Amino acid sequence: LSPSAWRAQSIYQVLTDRFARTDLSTSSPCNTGDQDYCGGTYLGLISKLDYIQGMGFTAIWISPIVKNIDGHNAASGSSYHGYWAQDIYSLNPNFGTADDLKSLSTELKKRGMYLMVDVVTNHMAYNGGSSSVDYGSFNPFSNSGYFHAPCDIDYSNQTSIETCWEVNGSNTVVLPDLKTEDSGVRSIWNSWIQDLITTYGIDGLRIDSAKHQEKSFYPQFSDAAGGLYMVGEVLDGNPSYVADYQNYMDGVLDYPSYYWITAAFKSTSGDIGSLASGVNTLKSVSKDTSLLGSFLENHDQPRFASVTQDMSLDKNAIAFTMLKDGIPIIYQGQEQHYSGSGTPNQREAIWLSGYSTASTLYTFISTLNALRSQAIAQDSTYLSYQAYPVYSDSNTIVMRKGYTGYQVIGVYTNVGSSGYKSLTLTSSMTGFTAGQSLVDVLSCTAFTADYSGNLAVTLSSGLPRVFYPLARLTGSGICPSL
Ligand code: ABC
Ligand code: CA
Repeated sequence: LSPSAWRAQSIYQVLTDRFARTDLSTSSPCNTGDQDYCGGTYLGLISKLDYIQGMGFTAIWISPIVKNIDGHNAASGSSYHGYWAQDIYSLNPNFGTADDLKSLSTELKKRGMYLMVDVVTNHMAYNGGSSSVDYGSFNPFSNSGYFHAPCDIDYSNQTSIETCWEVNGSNTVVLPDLKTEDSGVRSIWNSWIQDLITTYGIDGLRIDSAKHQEKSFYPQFSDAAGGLYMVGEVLDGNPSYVADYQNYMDGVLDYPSYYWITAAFKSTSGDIGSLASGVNTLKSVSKDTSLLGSFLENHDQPRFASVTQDMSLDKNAIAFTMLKDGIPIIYQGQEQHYSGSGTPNQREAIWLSGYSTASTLYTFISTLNALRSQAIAQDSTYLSYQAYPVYSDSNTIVMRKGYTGYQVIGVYTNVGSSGYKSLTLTSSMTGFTAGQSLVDVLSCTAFTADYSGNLAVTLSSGLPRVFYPLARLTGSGICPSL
């Protein structure tokens, strides 16, 4: 699927081992601290697609699919996350067979949904120290000539980031770093990705460890992949550093905004100012903000609910993330308000939630996906309109996205669930007109702009409000009673 078609999607991130088991158990234990396989499979995932689609997602991103190293390392655990490749021409048997994966792809297509697969081209993995690697265990890349010599990454030096080993040591699983700059290595990866995409009907790629490969790797890889959408993981908070990757691949995960959003809504004294200026900075340095991947959580970072348990703050952070420029990505378990902290605690098994579709955040996320789809359907230019802060103060930020008549106005605050805020949204901020009928889609409350187009708003219990013209809601199923 092309980048321009991916823009309009909404992605649910699945950690395959932790989403659903073939037996559909909702009680099978999964102790994240063990860092071991818990039994999630493609067949389990197929059985639970209604749960994902029911929240309004149109695509899933799954864990890396290739065969990983076996065994359990005392410090680093086992390969349940999928990032420790050993044989790129076989599948990870823990997740199912090739037919199972093809069935997943077919089932998604039937539903009009898309499949994004995580791929790791930067390194392979070995259970042992960097000096004891048995290169013969890899398929292909079966001798040391395919790899850079071991060295520790110096994160202040880009050459070191690209050529040293992401994990280096003696008691951990090491990640031997491939010479991705060599034409031999590149041609292996290029034909591999072409086959993989056609064999499994893949629609998009998430490129792991993207900052650890030279940028010139990506244009050829992208061509080999037939130009389908790729989003790179450049784990860095610096907007210019991250944005530059868009000159080499379609999209990048929006780590800069992740940091700003978290800092803004993590507490009642969070930093709204940096979020407001950050949005403007990112806009000015990005090639195309609509192709960024917007997220608040993933499998590497502490969950938002481990930072604060305040549901209102969480709702503000989620709504801001899903309605900003970029493709929204929700990490499995966010909808159940899971609260795991850093790795490996944020990789909880979703089946233990019982897959409730009535949870507060399940319905909240559904509403946001529905609104975003409606805004896209109503106005074909909605996605290319770059959202910007029309107002901010120390605990509030108001965002506008969309041209007049079709605009979504989000009002977000970090006053928290015991807080209260009132403000007037002037017509010059919002573009609303005299007497215009508006709906806060999060509470299904009707509002009318005054004779000047201004709107007086209160945010009680620290909840966000998202305004959209009533006239544009028709047929959406959102707030049907209005
Ligand atoms: C396991 C254990 C860990 C243990 C480790 C040795 O082994 O779980 O507890 O410490 C996979 C697994 C992990 C596993 C690793 C290593 O492999 O999922 O559980 O850790 O064996 C991607 C994936 C990730 C995956 C890999 C490896 C890469 O999303 O799941 O991990 O294939 C770096 C990489 C990034 C990578 C991430 C985990 O590590 O760049 O690609 N993610 C700074 C650096 C970043 C760096 C980050 C690590 O630290 O700049 O490059 O990410 O914590 C901001 C700055 C940032 C800064 C952050 C911390 O602060 O702007 O630059 O990031 O303000
Ligand atoms: Ca590298």
